Amino acid sequence: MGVLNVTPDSFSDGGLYLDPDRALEHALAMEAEGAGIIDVGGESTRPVGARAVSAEVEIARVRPVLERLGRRLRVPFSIDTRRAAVARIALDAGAAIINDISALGFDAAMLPMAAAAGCAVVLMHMRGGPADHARHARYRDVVAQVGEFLRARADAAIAAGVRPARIIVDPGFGFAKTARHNLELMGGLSRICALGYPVLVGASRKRFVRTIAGGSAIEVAYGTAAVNTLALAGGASIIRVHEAAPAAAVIRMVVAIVARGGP
Ligand code: PMM
Repeated sequence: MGVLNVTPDSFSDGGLYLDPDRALEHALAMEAEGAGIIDVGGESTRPVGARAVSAEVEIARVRPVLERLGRRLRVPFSIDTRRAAVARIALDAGAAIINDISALGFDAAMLPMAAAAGCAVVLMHMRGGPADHARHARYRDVVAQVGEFLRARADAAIAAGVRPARIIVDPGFGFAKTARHNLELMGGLSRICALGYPVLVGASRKRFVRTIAGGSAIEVAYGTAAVNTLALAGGASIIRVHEAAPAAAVIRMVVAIVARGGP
């Protein structure tokens, strides 16, 4: 899953793709590099100082990009939003997936709309909102509690009419989690996979990677690749990344090794 942030202030790529034609160009480049999904977002969720935007602003940012993707992209695309009004526009433009960092819990209209649309949904674990989730990073057993949350949200989605085969779950790396929590979630990824849904891991360029691997561009890139390699080996089905080419190389390598019975 290649990230296409149409925001002025996202953590690592803010402001780069506000122009819809540049955004399309980047999406097509990621597709050519091997991205199987393009994830379009118009709301920054950076941990410190993310500015809340209205649905109107979010729509104004993403609509021209979504319309271009609907016409030009061959791979499916997702909309990274917590708002049903934004998701509606994306679905109308051809989006196949709603990627909701609030696990369809922020906007009451989201669940019924996703169920009626029959699209796939990414249910991500977070606590609090984009601006204050860091304050909520306290757990008794982070793997168990994230797993319980994801199971409950999946159950709620199914009760609302979302088909189980349409559900993807995501532990929400970096959202209301310290570096230690992120590492524990990596260690316990098989327990998240055991929920029975495809698991998405979004660790690309996140702060815990910078903290541990180092903050230079090459350290962040290799740190991201290391997390993604272990996530795939641990059972993840989708890795959400800013750079499609190295992620595609990681996938090719892991798939080849796992097909031979390793590691
Ligand atoms: N991370 C960000 C935004 N959206 N969606 C999912 N499903 N999982 C994530 O980990 C996730 C997300 C924040 O990262 P960015 O600002 O670099 O896009």
